[in-house]
Amino acid sequence: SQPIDLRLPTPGCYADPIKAGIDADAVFDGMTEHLFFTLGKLATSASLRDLYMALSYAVRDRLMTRYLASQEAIRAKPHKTVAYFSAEFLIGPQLNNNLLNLGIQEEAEEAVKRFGIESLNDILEVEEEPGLGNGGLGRLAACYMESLASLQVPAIGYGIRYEFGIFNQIIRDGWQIEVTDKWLKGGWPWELPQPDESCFVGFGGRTENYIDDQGNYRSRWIPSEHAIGVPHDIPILGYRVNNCDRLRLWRADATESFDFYAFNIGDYYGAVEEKVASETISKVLYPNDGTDEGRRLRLKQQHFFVSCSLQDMIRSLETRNIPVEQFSENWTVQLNDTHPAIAVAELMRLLIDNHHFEWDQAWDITNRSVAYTNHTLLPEALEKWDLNLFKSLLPRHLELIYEINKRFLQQVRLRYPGNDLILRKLSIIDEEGSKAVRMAHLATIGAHNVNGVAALHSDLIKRQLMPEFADLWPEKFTNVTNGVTPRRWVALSNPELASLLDQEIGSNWITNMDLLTQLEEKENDSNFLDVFGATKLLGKRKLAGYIHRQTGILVDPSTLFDVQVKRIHQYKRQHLNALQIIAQYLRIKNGTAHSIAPRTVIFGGKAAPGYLMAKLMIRFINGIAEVVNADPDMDGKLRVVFLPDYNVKLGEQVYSATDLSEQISTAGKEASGTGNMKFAMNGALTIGTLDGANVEIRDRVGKENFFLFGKTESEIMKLRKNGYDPKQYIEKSPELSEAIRLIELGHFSNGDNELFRPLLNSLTGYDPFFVMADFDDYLLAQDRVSKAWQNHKEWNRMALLNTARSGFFSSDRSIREYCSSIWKVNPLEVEITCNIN
Ligand code: H2P
Repeated sequence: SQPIDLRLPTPGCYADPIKAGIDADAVFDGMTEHLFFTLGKLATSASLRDLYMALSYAVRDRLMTRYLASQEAIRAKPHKTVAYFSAEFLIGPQLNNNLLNLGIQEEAEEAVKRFGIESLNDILEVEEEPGLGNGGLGRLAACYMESLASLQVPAIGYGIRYEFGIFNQIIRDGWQIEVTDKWLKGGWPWELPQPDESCFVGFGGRTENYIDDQGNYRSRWIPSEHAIGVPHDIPILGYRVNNCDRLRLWRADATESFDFYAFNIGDYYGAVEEKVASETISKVLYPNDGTDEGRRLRLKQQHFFVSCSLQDMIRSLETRNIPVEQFSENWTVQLNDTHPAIAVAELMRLLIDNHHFEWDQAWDITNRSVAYTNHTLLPEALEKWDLNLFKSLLPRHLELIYEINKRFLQQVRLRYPGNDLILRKLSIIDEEGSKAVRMAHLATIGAHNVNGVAALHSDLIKRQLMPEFADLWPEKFTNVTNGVTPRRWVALSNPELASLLDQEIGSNWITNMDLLTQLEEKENDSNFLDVFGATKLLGKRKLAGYIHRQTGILVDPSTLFDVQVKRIHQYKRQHLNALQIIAQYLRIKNGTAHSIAPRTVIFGGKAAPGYLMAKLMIRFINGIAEVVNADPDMDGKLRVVFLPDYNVKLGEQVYSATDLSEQISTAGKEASGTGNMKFAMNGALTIGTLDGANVEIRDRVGKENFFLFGKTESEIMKLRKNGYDPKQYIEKSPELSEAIRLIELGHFSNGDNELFRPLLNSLTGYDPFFVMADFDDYLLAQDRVSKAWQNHKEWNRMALLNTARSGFFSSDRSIREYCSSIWKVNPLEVEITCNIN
């Protein structure tokens, strides 16, 4: 069988050669066919949405060969596969990414023009993105899936197909309003439901011991409810390779959709009750930092997708006649945070109860297969489940966890004889207050590897979060600094920069970001710096247009675009940025703003619906924006924009249009950050603290090309220990005092001096995230920014060096590290041969 050239139609390999063709004619024909047969539309009456659907189906058709060939490759020859378990996959729009990775953007452009459409962009605009994540964690999972496929590593992402993703955000009277995200309402063309591969999952009930036919003493779980998981598969194509991995998301269905008995006796609601209850499991994505409501449902979601996925993985071995004993040679499971940590107990249960393994062998398989990534040190984000809740939902798992814990604590006792304090600290069961199951402990004990997501963070895991675990198993704790995919975050989102790079250094940068260092040669090339600056200006013009359309605010693309986009959270300190704006505003008002750079400060991000302080921060930013933007004194000097509904799609417009990237979290709080990487790649300079991956970004781009400020993690620790008093900092800083006084007077709330009271009380009273302590230094750093902006050539030079030296932050590098040091998997090059049909 001959490998084929995928750029060409492949007659003889397909029942329908048109579906293989990827020239403009074939794409056009594919669209026409789908309009007619799939959508029931004539080209003459097709809407933009119809054309989007038709093009998506036509493109999906063109993925199928690679997708099926990739599955065939694994079936033909066993090969270790990555199973990336994540409660969130924030994959963003799919059409353009698939066009790019297939290499047919131009062909698609030409095809859509034949339908009278001016530009492919008009069609791309229509795409609804699946908001199946809250922020960085879910987006990281998506970047990793793309890199896995591009690096030709066999992988499946396992998660939940939430019917409603992260809410859509609208801003009304300055407040965030949450609107249900109905991303599936018009049909979503990228998924392939596979009902034949559904799985059963149990909940509740009881356990019992029994003696099997061979006289063995066994335990089993008799759940009181069940749900069915129906897989929905999304092809994840690698960049210009045949490998097409899979994202398998589970939808929860009822086992019995309709209770005829209840219906017949007239209980119409009762007849669908179970169906409603089961389907609730995959109904909605839980917001980070949300309230406790629905905790039971959240645990249900976690067990639901983990159980389906593990069953699916075991079944896949069985259908390939691979003994389940060889689970860990064939699968490596990465737990993306603690959300899927129940996998440790569930895999034990499946191996022991269903496949009748002995404990030690089951434990060995589990431990060899599972690895865990920690994404946060924030105590409120480290999951703990109330013991009673856990027991009522997963009684068998709790028994297994007790046994895991018993054996583990035995090890601890040997290591630290007589040290009860350590036993209590390390136990999976938290005995303080009302008892709880600590999922990070379960994951750490069950996994062969625990990694943090940036060097500083991984170090803090060992020093602060889990020192005893790290002492017990030093070799278990590693670091893999996060990364982002250059396909989406440069090639797709910044086509101007991408084509400049193609011209200057050739197009291989897209799979080898280290090549970007060649740009350093251009740092003193005045013409090149102008061209580089001009690409940024193009991005800024586009964003300015978008801002105007969305918010009605006119912004000047020649001003410094100063951007902070991320979840709204106190530790990320959007309020520090907001206070800085007030200080600049006051300087302009007082006539002391001599050398400040004209700025457009742009915010974007969602606050968890139950997180009142974060919602107030949004209101605060909008209050400031209202005053600043209405004041003629600010014209040409200062504009403030809150961009509603920040998501992947909007991110694609923002990173390419940014001059200054705000990465200003309290040192020690942001595990890594990934927005910081996207900005640097796209030639933004960072103003930031020594936190998360900022540290590594600064090391790489050079400290002279980074605006550093703020207390270090150890200084913050010291302050906290010695009794931090924010008031001292306020008293010492005239500009800060004045800013606070203005807020107190209601200057940014139409005279209402109560509105921002909770925010002020927090900042001036306890200030948990050291905003006051860092304010003056931040303002000084902003002055350095303003000064640097005066010299455009110099700014462009620094920006260029950021791009040139950001190659390390490609997710390809991260994935290579996971593959070699944690997963021990190799690529499997997929060849396409003519006999796959
Ligand atoms: C989190 C961390 C980030 C990290 C990301 C991916 C949870 O994302 O806080 O520092 O980069 O995971 O590892 P986020 O805050 O954006 O939701």
